[in-house]
Amino acid sequence: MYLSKLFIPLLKEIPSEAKIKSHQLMLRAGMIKQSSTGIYSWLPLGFKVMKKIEKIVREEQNKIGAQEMLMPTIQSSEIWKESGRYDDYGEEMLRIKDRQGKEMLYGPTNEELITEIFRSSVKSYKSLPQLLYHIQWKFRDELRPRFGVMRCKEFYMKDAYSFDLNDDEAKKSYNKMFFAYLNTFKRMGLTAIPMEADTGPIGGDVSHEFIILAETGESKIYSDKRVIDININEHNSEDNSIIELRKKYDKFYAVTDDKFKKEIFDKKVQKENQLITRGIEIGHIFYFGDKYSKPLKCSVDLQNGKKVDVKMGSYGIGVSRLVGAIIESNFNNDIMKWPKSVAPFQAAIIPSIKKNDKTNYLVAEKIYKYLVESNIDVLFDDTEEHLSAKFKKFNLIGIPYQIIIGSKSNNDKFEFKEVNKEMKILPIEEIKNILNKQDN
Ligand code: 5CA
Repeated sequence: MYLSKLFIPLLKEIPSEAKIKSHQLMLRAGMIKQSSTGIYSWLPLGFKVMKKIEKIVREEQNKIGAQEMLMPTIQSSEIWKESGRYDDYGEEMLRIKDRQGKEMLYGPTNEELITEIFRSSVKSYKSLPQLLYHIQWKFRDELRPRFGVMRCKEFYMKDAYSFDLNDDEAKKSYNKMFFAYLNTFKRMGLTAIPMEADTGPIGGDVSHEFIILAETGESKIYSDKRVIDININEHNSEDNSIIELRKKYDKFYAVTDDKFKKEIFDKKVQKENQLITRGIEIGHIFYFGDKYSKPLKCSVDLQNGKKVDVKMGSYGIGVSRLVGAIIESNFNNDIMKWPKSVAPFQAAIIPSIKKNDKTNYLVAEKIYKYLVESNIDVLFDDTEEHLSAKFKKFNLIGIPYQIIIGSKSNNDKFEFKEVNKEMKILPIEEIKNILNKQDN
């Protein structure tokens, strides 16, 4: 992509309404544009990052055998009345009437709808277990939308739902997700800590929030700091290995505000290991048994002829929130560097272009074409801005690698720099090989 053609409305000033660095960066780098309070349009740069995040989420869900589907954003009120949540959800639910006066709503989550789909087609224990998910927009009429994409009204979520015959099987599904979440966030360069949490309007009595540490996070957390050192790479997706991983986490105290009990914290965690800070909730998993299957009459026939309400869990990841969360943990000293796996472009070509001298431009364009042919997604700064102005822009755009065509490059060697690391002078072949090796 040529930078002159990219739709990227950069802002010079820090917008006053943006209070945290991710919101500031997303507005300044032209990633999003507010359309009304808590509702955003995703512009090309922001959209590209979100799609890369979505792809990782999808791959890790598929790896544990979850099946992707797609449910609508608009739901009928009837199933919510059946579950009893139509009234409970209160003003956070956006209620709509269609032209026949039928009560509809913009889904804040999908427990009811997936249960309804399941009950109408699954009758026998033989069809279980099942693990289904979709990635879809949600709407919650938040009282105080803030921090840009972190807490907004319309947001993009991956929500998965598990269906099992009994508690033991359901626990396996829960643990599989637990494992998938840790891997998903790791691939985005994040260390997420699973923390025991309150279940809120989703319900049930077992739940973990996946939290990354950040001063600006909305969740207050209390933890044994040794939990951060658990190495998930020592575990694979086999049941026993996952159980061992769960045990490692369960050994350490890690809870959110609403589960915090000072006496237990002080008893279980030595002073020097106590971590009291804030974090961002990027995912949340729940086990709620028959909370929805019972009122919605979602049961299956057992082998002995009896009927049983299926045992369910639900598992959410804030895909759009993750864009902000990744910025919070990677934007430092006014320099953004996206983890390679979610970067909007793999590399930037930044030539120093003088008004009446096309030499560097032509060299840069040749490199650009060569890298594009090698399937590398590069952004070519073909503008005539001064190099220092270009670098300022790239500090915002956050592309992890830069190829600079200026005084230090000669015929076939160029300045190649990974952001925040040392500059190297390398032949283009070597640059291509480094870029090709990146996780994408
Ligand atoms: N049905 C369950 C799991 S599928 C559910 O809705 N869980 S949730 O309410 O915890 O949301 C899942 C994830 O969506 C959260 O962990 C968070 O990352 C994201 N999320 C929730 N509310 C918002 C919001 N207002 N703005 C942006 N992201 C949000």
